[in-house]
Amino acid sequence: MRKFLFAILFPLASLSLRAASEASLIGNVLNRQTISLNGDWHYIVDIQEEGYYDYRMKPMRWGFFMNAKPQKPEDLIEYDFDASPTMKVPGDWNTQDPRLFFYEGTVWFERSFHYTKTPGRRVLLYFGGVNYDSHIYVNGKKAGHHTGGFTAFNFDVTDEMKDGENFVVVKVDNKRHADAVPTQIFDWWNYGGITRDVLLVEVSEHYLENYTLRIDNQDFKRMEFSARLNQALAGEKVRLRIPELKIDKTFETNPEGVVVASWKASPKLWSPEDPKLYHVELIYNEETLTDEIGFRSIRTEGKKLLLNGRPIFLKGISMHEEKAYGGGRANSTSDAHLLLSWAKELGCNFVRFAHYPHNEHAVREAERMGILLWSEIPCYWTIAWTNESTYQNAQSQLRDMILRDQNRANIIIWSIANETPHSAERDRFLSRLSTYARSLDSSRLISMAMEVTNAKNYVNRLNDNMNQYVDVVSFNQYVGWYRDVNDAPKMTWEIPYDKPVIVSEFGGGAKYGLHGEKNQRWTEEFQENLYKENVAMLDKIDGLAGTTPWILKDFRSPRRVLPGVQDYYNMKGLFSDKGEKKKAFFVLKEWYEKK
Ligand code: GCB
Repeated sequence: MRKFLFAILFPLASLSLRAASEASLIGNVLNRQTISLNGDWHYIVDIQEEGYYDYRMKPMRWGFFMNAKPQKPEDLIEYDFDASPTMKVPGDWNTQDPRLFFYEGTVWFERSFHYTKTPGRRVLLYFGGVNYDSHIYVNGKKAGHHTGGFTAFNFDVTDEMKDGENFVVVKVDNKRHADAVPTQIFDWWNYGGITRDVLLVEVSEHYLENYTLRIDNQDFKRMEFSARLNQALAGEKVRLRIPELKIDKTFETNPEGVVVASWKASPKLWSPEDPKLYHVELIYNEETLTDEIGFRSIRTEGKKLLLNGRPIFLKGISMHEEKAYGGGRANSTSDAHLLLSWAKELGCNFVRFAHYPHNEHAVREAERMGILLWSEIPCYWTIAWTNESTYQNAQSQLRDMILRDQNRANIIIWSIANETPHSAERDRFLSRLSTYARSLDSSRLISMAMEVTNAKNYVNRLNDNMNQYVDVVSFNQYVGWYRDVNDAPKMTWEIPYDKPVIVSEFGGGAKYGLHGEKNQRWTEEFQENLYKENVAMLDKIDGLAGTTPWILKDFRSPRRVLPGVQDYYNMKGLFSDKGEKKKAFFVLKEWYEKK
């Protein structure tokens, strides 16, 4: 039995921190028996959180979560969800209500629905993502609290549900905090709301909570399987079928309710050229859970990155989870398909999902399209490195990113941070995260976006203590934009680590349709020239295994205020927000064609 399997199945250290009703994140929710609560939700904007605190700032027993109605003519109730406007869930409030475009604070959401309980079945209330801090109530009772805007969570609400009409109320708060993850400043729009799917998941009393199925990174003919029930039950039978491979095996759980197994098998391997997925069935307690699973190996050898044992160059691009055409947070397969097909047009086989875990639809769509992924948690810039609760928050986000996507063949890199300032405290925080990530999933590579911000005599040297905790050394550099304009041709690079190198960001801004000389800021020609000089410079980096330039498309950011040029958009996209290709697009495409 292999060590890593145990690690995947027992991320227990952190479980004890959860609220009593928060069940461990259920795997493969999209193929479970679910009832969607997506749709129109009533909302109330609550700047002073008067639906939560009384006038002495004490939490109230009779907050908005009670969804109360006057019972007698003299009753005083100063809110009414039914009479309040509605917005779409999933969705951000910034693009659905013009009054809330810049709003950062609390909004209450309410949705009523009819439900009939089935004896012997439990109900989990699942949220794909709520930005940032959320309190969840079912029929006026607290189901739980969650922190972090980009990870999924679920609560067991069986006891709160009733036959007939039910209501869910969610208090969402996207205020920034110095000790949050991300912290107070970040270069993207702080879209607030219930930004991902809301589902009721119906499960048996005992159910298959999560599982992993993959091949050994060294021996592609060895298949490895692990599964965990929601309870520690011994001798339970879990059956696995992969009809196309004629695999049909039944395993018994150990006293922890866990199965760990491996055997010989020869699946066709998943790759960007042939993103082969197998139909898989997991049968437990008379329920069949299906999945589409790809098998691939990823590892490093010195400075080489090997996919299925062969060296690969990652022709990548960075991407935010933002719809085109000013549309706000992306949250569906079709949103993802549009953006990922732009990446494909560019010739990409790899995308960096920056700077937080993107939604599950996007990850799965990328997998179907043959796009490898880098997935990241928002440990971005300055984090409260010495604050233990900040660490626990980051660790929970890392855990839930991994638990949701651990069966996606296309994810090859877990990234633990972006552009963090060097210090002993940071090293302690991030090395702890790296060790934790490995304890959950030793089958993928760990990286983080480090930075190189200056050169000495045109020599750029990467120097980051964290090198020893990553498998791939990645760094961002902005030669030609924030520094050393015109100097790219003279630059050389020293990366003193025997590991593959990814340049996780480079680029510069341009306004689509603005033309001029190549030394004129914001013109397409400036950006085009920057890309030409940068790709020539990057070709000189020993061990370069890939790049993810910044960025696929222009995206909203409150930091980008230059009127007439930025207007609250970061303009470093190769596409405009309307999908128009800037000249630099063709430079990168041509470079990737040769790679
Ligand atoms: C960076 C950050 C990214 C920013 C980008 C920029 O280094 O990682 O989030 O948006 O630079 O445009 O400055």
